[in-house]
Amino acid sequence: GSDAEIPAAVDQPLKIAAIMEFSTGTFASQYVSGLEAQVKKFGGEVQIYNANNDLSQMANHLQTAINQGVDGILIDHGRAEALNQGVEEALEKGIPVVTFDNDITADGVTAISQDDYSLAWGTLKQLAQDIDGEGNIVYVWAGGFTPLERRNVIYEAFLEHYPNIEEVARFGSVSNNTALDSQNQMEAVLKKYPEEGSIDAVFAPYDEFAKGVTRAIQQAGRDEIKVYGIDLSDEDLQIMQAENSPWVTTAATDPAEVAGVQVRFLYQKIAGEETPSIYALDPSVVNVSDLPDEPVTMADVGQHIEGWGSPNAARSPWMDALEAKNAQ
Ligand code: SR1
Repeated sequence: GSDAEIPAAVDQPLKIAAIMEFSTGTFASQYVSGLEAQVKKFGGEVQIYNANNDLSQMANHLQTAINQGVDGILIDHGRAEALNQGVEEALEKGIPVVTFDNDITADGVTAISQDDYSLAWGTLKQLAQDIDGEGNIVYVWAGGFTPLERRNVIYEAFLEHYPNIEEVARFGSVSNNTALDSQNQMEAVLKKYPEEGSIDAVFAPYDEFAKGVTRAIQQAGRDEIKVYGIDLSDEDLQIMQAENSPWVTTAATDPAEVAGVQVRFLYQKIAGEETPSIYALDPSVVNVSDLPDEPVTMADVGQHIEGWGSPNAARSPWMDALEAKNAQ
């Protein structure tokens, strides 16, 4: 409760650096808002470094943050091969590090994820049931991103588990315009498969993929093809809730909550508390059919989807007191 004693190490305006691989898309924008909100509640300041999909730039940003002597570092996406050296240096200098969505495994780092395996299985299981275990699907995917690599492990298991589901096309790239690229690539696939019934569903395990694919399907008037996505935002909810939307299912956590958990682990480390090496948030499956007819926003998803959100993860008793103090 708010009577707990605040550790001296966090009872001051801390400087936090957030080293991000990219900041495009509604997932990243909700995540950034979540970081800013939690750090602000704790009375600190967060500087966001966005590498625009350039891993060497990301490593440079990490170095800059270390040189500036920040109090803690958050890393979002990126790959161990590019960042390991910087992470080791940060740890040697006593700067705690908490990562999200990458393959860094250094001792002393806490790595969080959205449990990508559950995310992928949640949406794929729904897909399989909706087509009764048989049909043609399209897969949107790009390698080199840890969450997508993990989702792909499950996709491969899915194809093995459902031998009568066949992948007829695959494409995908992550860029500054992922949704538009996905739309263009899906248009080409639809031209290649013009007959009704030639494609039953699309697995688009990133909302930027799902948005683009959904638009292509709608514009081609092929609403019989259903889209199974991952992630959720206000914009995604609007697209999914539109009449006859092809995008029927998504699996997601709340990106602002992911960020909140990451910040709280970092503050626990700064306070000298034990933190786990790994932590995965629990995702939920969101079917449009579970939502009411009225428009739903991220703020009220929890009223309709059981288990949505995990607001108490990584919460120490003194955090209430620290937040109360900084709210004054
Ligand atoms: C390119 S990686 C995109 C994914 O990162 C986050 O994990 C989001 O869930 C998004 O799907």
